[in-house]
Amino acid sequence: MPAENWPDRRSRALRQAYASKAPAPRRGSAQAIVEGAVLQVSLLSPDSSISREPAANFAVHYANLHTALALLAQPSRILGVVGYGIERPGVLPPACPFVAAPLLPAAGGAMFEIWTAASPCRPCQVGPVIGACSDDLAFGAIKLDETGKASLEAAVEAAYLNIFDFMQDIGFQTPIRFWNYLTSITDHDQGLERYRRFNIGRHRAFSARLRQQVPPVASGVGGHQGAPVIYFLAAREPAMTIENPRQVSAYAYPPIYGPCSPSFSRASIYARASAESLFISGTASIVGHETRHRGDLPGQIAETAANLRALIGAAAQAATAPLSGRWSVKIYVQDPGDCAAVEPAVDAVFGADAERLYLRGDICRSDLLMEIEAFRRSA
Ligand code: 3EB
Repeated sequence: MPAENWPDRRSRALRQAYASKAPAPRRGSAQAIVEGAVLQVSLLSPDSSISREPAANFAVHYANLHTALALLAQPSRILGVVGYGIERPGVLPPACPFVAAPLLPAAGGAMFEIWTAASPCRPCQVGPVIGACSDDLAFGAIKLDETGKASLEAAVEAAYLNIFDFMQDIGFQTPIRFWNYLTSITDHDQGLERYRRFNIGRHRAFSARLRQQVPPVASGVGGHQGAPVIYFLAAREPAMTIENPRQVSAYAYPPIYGPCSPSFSRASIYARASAESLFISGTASIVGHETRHRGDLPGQIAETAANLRALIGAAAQAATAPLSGRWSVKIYVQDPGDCAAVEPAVDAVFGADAERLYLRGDICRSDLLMEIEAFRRSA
């Protein structure tokens, strides 16, 4: 699509135009496909290629240093590793992509987020972007350089342009998930908040290079140590994006939140062969476009849970089959003491078996106390 078609956020007409272009919910076919899948499993599972083919062609694991060692024993299956509260560990094979996030675990020692693939991974580097790719997914990461005189928006635009170069060079042209970990995210820098400057840089790069109708799923959070980092997953085909019926699309936020609205979708389903994945963006206590329950942690938790349930409901209608894999959930809290209060909501929305990673982070609006993102695979 030509860059000019990039939805210029503010206009309701454009949002509606996008809505009409979005794939229609496949409610009718879902049942048939579900039944088809059941039939396939019952007829073929004992000896078929289906049972030999791993259902999950990629996965994420949240691990401490001890549990990470077992995963790192199979380095050829690692797409990328993100460290929280730790620099690159010596045990990590040199070919494994690693990036240190500026966020710390909310409690306890260092943690790792490890993206693995079922097929062998090939490390790749294009300019300052490091990563790896498997048959169907790429991981990449870049550290932002803020040492020079350039503005944050210029550094962010340059980083995203490097990311687009990386994706183009390795043949995984479609970003499906971004994590934007800034520093001092709500600080003001010469009259404009850093998060708003970040949005300007991201918007410029997306306007120039993103070849999708709407931006992918993302999280945008501020940490307290080290350099800002952007890491991402990319594929050969786009994910189907999903918006939250309770919220204005972030890319259509009104200008009171900054000169460029945030370029991300609320959720997406990425389908590949028979497997589907659901990505949920960082989700907070926002209804419409407004923060709800200022200064009220239980209120924000309940509103965030309602937003997550609405997204999961919208995704269930868009998926071809129920997603039944274990949830992986990342919880960002401004105050590490708030984790215990959030835990029951995580259990209630995602189930007691959900894998979770609690991080201390500043949400991009200073009145938001917490934010939750999630990921789930089929089967
Ligand atoms: C929000 O809903 C909360 O700028 O990439 C959530 C997820 C948020 C992603 C981003 C920001 C971003 O607006 C903030």
